[in-house]
Amino acid sequence: MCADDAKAVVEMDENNNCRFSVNAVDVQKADLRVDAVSNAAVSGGYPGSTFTVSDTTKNYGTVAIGASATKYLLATTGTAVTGNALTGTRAVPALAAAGASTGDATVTIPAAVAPNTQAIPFYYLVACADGSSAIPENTETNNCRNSGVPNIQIGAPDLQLTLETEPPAAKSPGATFQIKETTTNAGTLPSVASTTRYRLSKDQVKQSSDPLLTGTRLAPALAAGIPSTGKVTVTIPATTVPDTYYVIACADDANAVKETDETNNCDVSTQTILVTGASKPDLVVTAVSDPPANTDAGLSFDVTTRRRTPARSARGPRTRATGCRSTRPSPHPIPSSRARGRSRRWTVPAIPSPPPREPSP
Ligand SMILES: [Ca+2]
Ligand SMILES: [Ca+2]
Ligand SMILES: [Ca+2]
Ligand SMILES: [Ca+2]
Repeated sequence: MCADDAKAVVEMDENNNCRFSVNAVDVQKADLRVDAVSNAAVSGGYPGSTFTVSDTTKNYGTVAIGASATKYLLATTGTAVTGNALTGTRAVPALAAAGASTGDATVTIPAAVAPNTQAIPFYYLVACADGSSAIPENTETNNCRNSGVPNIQIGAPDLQLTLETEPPAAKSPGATFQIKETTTNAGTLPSVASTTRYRLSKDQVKQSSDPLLTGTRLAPALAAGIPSTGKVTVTIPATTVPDTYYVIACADDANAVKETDETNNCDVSTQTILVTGASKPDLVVTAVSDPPANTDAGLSFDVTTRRRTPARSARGPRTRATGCRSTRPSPHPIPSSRARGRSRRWTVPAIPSPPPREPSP
């Protein structure tokens, strides 16, 4: 106890104002610490995403302590006990001396946390007892523990694609053409290999009903910021409905790679491709020789015909010509396999004799 402890009175001797008791008073306090901490692994975390953490908070003091809250942080090393605070705490009940509490909490990644980089590919979880420093303790510097497990990854690759070529003006179903494009990982973390697919679209907007072109490109694994340019020959499916289409190319089209932005993976051609109808044969008799001016039934003469057809590649499936007829003396189908610019011997059929005329009355 000290007289005039604030030194308001000027005294002859300022050094004899205090006296100590004979016996000491033991003022006890609690001492909270985190005994254990762990968490669910996080891959591709983003601001607002959540994960589960677990910890054991123990009272190492010799007296009971009231309820507290354990908070959680993201640390950049396995030894740090400071870092970016996660949103969310765990309520720890009042603990008797040497009492402990184990439980889970759901925490949210705040916007302030920077995505991981290749230099710092993972964060560690840190749990701190009495995270708001609301409870006096014997020792306030031993409250936090690092999980020691680097398994929290915030951020992800971000695949983006740019078409380098325009489609041809027109092609028919079954035809091929080449597409050149560049796929870039614009994200903060490396990407595994991904598959690019190509479609025809009437409206520049990717829809599941847009016909897929046959042919894909396997873009390689890409470090952050690295592009990959490639060419692929695609085939227009035979079932494509003739129309005017844009070409849409989409990186990771089946969405096998988790990205920070899944909505920027496609690029659309500026020009369109006209998918024409499948070509059909066009049979035309271009010449036919005249028969002899007079002939008797049962006699034969040669008929020469020619027909015009498109090139085999444009004709589509092989068909047989039908319904082409000579004009006289009686209709006969011309076998297609023999009609192309060939002569064929025709026989004039017997013409029935007219019935005998009735005698005039
Ligand atoms: Ca403590
Ligand atoms: Ca405290
Ligand atoms: Ca993307
Ligand atoms: Ca994806």
